[in-house]
Amino acid sequence: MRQIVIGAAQMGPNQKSDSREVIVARMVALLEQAAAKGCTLVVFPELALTTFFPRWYMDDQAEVDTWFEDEMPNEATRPLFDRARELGIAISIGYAEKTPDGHHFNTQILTDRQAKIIGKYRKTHLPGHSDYDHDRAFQHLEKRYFEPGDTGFPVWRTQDAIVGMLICNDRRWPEAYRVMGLQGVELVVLGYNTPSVNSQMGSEGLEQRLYHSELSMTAAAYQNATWVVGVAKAGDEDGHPLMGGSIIVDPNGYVVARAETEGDELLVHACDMDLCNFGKETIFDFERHRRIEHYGLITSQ
Ligand code: CDT
Repeated sequence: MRQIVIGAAQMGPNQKSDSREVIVARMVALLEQAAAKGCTLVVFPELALTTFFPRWYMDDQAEVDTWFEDEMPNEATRPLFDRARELGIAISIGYAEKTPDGHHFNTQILTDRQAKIIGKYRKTHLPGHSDYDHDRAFQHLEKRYFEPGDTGFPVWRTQDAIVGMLICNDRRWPEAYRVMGLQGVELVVLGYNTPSVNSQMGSEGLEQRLYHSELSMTAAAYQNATWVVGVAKAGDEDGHPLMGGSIIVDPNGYVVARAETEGDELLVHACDMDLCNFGKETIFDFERHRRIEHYGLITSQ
């Protein structure tokens, strides 16, 4: 058995006025809870260190840059990295990344149990729009503030497993999981910030939004014989509701742990990576069964 006890650290809302230090203190508290439950990996949401700032229209790049991190760890996040190292817990965190040469990405990192960053993923599928949209109930300006990620979908070997990352909207795209599936992925960790309300269709209920999120992750888990851990930032953020619905999904597509609140909440499950083996060796043995001669359209347009 190759077991990783995983903590899905759902976070409640981060207000615009919350400092990084206050937010990181909440993350450390979740880490302590995870340590008490024997976790060796804790997954935090997308843009964990700030409010979901793409809901705000900004013109001044200097103001935009205040939401980005120039380095990781940095002064504000060092307490989280230090505590993770002391506790021997690997962490995965989403944040807005500004590179030394001035590029802006929506990024997630993965550390080993010594708090050394071993993997970095930059969000590929950026939803929303670039300019102020008067027809929406609220803005979703990811295309304004971020560039599409340049990493592709790599996987990393850590804790005796093959691990990949996605970020929020990526979780809705089967191709993203499949590219990792083709590299043998056994665990996909991802964070998200999903508004509870559809800015372009106010009649869409929360129930359907939660269903589509879960449907995407459970189907992908089954179809790639992989664990999927999806972690929300939830609750009322700057007066805008974000849905919860964090889940841990096994390689058969079953939800084995589910958040019950829209606040800081830790889900824990002992995930056996060997549960992936049967699917990968039988119905989803890609090398034996895929018919790639018919898949060209997927990458040609
Ligand atoms: N953060 C993020 O990617 N959220 C999107 C909302 C899409 S609505 C523009 C999501 O897919 O959950």
